[in-house]
Amino acid sequence: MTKGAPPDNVGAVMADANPNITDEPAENAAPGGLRKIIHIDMDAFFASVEQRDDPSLRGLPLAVGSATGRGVVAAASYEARKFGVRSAMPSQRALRLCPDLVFRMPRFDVYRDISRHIRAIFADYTPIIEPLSLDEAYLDVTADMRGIGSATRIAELIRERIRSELNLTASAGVSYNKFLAKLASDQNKPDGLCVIRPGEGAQFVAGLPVRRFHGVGPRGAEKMARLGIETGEDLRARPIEVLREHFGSQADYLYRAVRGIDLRPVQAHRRRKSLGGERTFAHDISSGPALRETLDRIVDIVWDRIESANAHGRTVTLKMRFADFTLLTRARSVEHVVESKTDFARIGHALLDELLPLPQPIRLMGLTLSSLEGADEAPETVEGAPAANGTSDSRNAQLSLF
Ligand code: TTP
Ligand code: MG
Ligand code: MG
Repeated sequence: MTKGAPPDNVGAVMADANPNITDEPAENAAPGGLRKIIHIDMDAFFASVEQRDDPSLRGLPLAVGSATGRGVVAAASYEARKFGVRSAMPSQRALRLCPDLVFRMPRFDVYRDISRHIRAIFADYTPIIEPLSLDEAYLDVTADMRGIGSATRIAELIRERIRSELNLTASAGVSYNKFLAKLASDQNKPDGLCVIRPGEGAQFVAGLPVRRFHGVGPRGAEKMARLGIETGEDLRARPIEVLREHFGSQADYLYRAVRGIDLRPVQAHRRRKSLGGERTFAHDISSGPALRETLDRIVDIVWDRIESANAHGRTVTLKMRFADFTLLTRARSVEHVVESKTDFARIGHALLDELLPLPQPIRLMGLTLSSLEGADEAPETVEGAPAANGTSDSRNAQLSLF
């Protein structure tokens, strides 16, 4: 399908699909009928913002992130993607693929402002908004509170407003559940729209590679490949028992998803499960004083986040990644909640002291508070620290750092 293709194109794809594969719209029904879900995702988000604000970057292969040391690409412009440059790729590798790649450091404050702005636009159409990261969200527009008439029209209005108010483009997926809406928003990127109508879900999913499914990470996709599962159709052919054996708690979700069924509601106020932060060092460290000082700096940043989220948690986890990339985590829980920054730091240091002297230097340290009781609304944000020495955000789902 071409970008911005009219929704009818979906029908065209469906026409040659296997007629025996049908999903059951009724299975997706919420009380009162099928839901109408929109998934919106900004195009090449950080990179587009940099190109918007610096015209000299337009049309160039651009990576947002640090080019030096262990930097990774946070975002790649569509020009850079032609060379195979992708998010989460080490910058050095990206430069080998695209020697003319231009780098810019991320400006999280700007991205956060834009994120707030797009959420305000969404809120004009529905109160049921579930942000997944700074640049994307699910919207439940079943109620059509402004009487616009169709979810597709609402998605178009939102895309137009993002373009006119922010001078940026977003892609939208419209469907009757979250799983399909998210697949659809990716379908015609950039600046595209795709609608998957009731009854079309299973056929749509059948032809897609499993790595495009939300929840199937690169490792999950590799595991599926080893089992001979490349597409939605392959996955659908496997009995639930087999999926349970290999994919545990995810099996039921996958089993239903490939049938176009997903009952998860759009959750406007998702509970945060943990809050933390971590640092990757430009040079590995191992000395006690350097480790303690680093831990104090992480405590400062993470405790700020804990306070601003009004979070109360019982478990503190220290995480370290050694020079050889092996990972070590140590956790301790208190009976009630970690009351103060001093307590938080004390537990962190106790966990660290027990591990000293380290068997080898570390390249990363992180500290998290979990078993949270009452954190405020908790969209996962994407604020990975591509730069060496940056402090990243454990809420970063896409880099899945914690
Ligand atoms: P995505 O929406 O995954 O990607 P994107 O907006 O850059 O491109 P697309 O057009 O395919 O949607 O992520 C949004 C932003 O999150 C991205 O611009 C930078 C940041 N990010 C990271 O910092 N690390 C990552 O690994 C990924 C995937 C994204
Ligand atoms: Mg995006
Ligand atoms: Mg996104």
